[in-house]
Amino acid sequence: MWVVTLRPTHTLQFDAAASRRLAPLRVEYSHARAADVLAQADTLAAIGFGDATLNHDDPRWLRVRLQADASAPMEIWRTTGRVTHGRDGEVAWASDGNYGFAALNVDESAHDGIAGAARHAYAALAQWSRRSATPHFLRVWNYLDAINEGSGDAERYRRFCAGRAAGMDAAFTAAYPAATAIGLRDGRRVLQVYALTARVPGRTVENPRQTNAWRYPRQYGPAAPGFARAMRAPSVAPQLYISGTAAIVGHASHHPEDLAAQLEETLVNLRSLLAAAGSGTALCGASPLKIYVRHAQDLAAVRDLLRARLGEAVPLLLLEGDICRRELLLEIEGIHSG
Ligand code: 3EB
Repeated sequence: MWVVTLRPTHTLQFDAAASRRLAPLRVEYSHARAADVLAQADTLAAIGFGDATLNHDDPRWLRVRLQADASAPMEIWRTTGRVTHGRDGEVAWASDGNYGFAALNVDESAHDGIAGAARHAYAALAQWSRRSATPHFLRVWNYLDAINEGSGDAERYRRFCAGRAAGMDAAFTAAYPAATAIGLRDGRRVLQVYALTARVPGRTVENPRQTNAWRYPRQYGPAAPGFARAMRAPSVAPQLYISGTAAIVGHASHHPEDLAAQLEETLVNLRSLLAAAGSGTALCGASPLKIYVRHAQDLAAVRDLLRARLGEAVPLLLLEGDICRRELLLEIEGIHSG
């Protein structure tokens, strides 16, 4: 009998690919002082939530006006390299050469409404990315006022989707980033978009339990939402950026009016997504989750249910915000390392 020993002739090629991989971004929820965090050279971005948050004149600082209890932590992104930052037109940016942070606020009134503002925001981000060392979009967050206002195709979320689709060019459509789109309630009509980008592309992951969002049927609006269910980072250790995930199976919302059942369905979706990504581990201390809850009076119940299901180790950041379909009561996003 012949025994064939396979020689690792592909080693060189594999090493070349590995050298294109990045150290994982470090993401944490923290109650530190924003000024102290911004003084640190490895801070790529710091995001504060709620009215209690102060303004800082630093391109790495972002204030998201979602209602949060006064003790809501801020989210901090840290890199391993030295971070530079600046402003390029409307886009505030930071980069260490491997990862990029880019953010802008667009006044709807200057762009004939939410669709024009979305189109403008995405065109500006695409333009910025082409001049950047980190042109590949991994993850995008979108916050807009009164997301459920208007009916049918006139609903503001649907008009946002149409404008986003019009503003997205190959910088986004080659591989849709993971995303979140959540409603503010501040009446300011300023679209807020921020993104995490990278020097090398990630890999999109879709959820076998859910229709790919970019293939949603016409009944959900004239332009399907351009996002992937998750994005695997191009990192040496596995890291998965999980899009806002809700109680949607196929393309239909499930369990209207039932908070606990929506939460369970969402957790099933998250597990399905982790499995599809080939992630070996469950949600854990290295999986900070952000939870958007439609009704303030549900916040405590959602926190208790999640603690009961996931344990004490998983970092949770709960925010009050509107989900893009009226019947949905909560949505969960996260970053999973492992
Ligand atoms: C969904 O699964 C819920 O339009 O960017 C989740 C994540 C949702 C991102 C977006 C929308 C978006 O369709 C809504």
